Amino acid sequence: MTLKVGVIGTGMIGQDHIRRLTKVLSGVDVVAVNDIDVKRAASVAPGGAVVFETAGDLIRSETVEAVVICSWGPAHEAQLLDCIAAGKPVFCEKPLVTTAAAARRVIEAEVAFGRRLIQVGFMRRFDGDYRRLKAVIDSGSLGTPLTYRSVHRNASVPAGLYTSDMPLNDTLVHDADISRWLLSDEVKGVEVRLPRRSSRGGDLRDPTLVLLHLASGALVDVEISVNIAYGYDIRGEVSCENGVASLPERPSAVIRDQHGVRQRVPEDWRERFIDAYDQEFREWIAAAGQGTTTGPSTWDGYAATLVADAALRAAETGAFQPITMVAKPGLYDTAIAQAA
Ligand code: NAD
Ligand code: ISE
Repeated sequence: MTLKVGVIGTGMIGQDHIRRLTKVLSGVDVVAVNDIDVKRAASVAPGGAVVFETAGDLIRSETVEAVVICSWGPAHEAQLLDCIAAGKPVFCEKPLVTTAAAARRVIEAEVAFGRRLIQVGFMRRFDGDYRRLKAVIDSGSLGTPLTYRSVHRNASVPAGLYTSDMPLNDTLVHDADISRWLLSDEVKGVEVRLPRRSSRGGDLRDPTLVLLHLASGALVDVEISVNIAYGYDIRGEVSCENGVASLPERPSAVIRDQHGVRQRVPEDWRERFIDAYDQEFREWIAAAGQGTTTGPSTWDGYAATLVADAALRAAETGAFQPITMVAKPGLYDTAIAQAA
């Protein structure tokens, strides 16, 4: 059985996902594409794929069995609601949406539909290094986790397209989600500190330091730097009662020359998480073929959106911002406990 997929949003990650869906993975075919930039969609459409003028037409097309959303965050809500109305499984790049109210509307629609249709693109949960780190924490061999440090550095971000709210509502959402998942915990409040700005980021608040207060009392400190120049550097270290566990250095040749001893740092997220993106789609394709989804859920997207909202308020006010979640619908009961 080949899953017939339509891709909405054919920018950087849309093109990378089209590559993996057409050249890397099996059991899937890209039969349709859409972008508000129709010329761009047409220029990257794989052979035989139909270019749709609107996302809604693609979603409702009878030839499309499942949808991949790679448009900008603010466009996700309407596209997700159309997918639910059409009863089609959907992989939605993070962030799920960009406001808590929008996340609640998507939850209500999915719950009313009665079965999970949405997998959110929190690809770190599918990364081998993060999975091994979680296995150590879950084994209990190091005792209770007390703090987690999450370092999230981008070499650069697209000028003009990456706006001043995005370190918190586009980038931080990965750290919020992976912290909840690794520590099987929930974020109850957020503090933000804005140090001296990097001159490389123009008007952007960069870097940003975020402190996540978890329900258990554990604390997570996050460094978001989006113009750090030297590469894409993602780090994580958990301190527990009896020891510490960290993500490893990336496998890479060790070079010795006139500049010293060094290893390559990944250029961007495409390079660092290439295997994780492949794996998240393998699991999505398997579930979507059965008309449902597994993996990071709408509830997880909602939780990360609440953290982003609270962090934006904390950045404005300088004060601790509490987070209150609505009651979790039964549809999402296994969302944190399951493997991914
Ligand atoms: P991009 O700007 O390169 O591409 C986005 C594309 O979406 C553009 O071609 C734009 O024209 C199109 N678009 C915008 N609104 C649309 C709409 N309403 N309908 C159809 N097309 C629309 O951005 P990107 O870097 O590819 O990011 C896209 C999404 O993927 C964002 O949500 C981003 O946060 C996410 N992303 C995730 C990761 C990850 O590591 N998981 C990495 C990069 C981007
Ligand atoms: C981008 O959208 C991603 O999701 C990357 O993983 C993240 O590192 C980057 O900061 C975001 O802009």
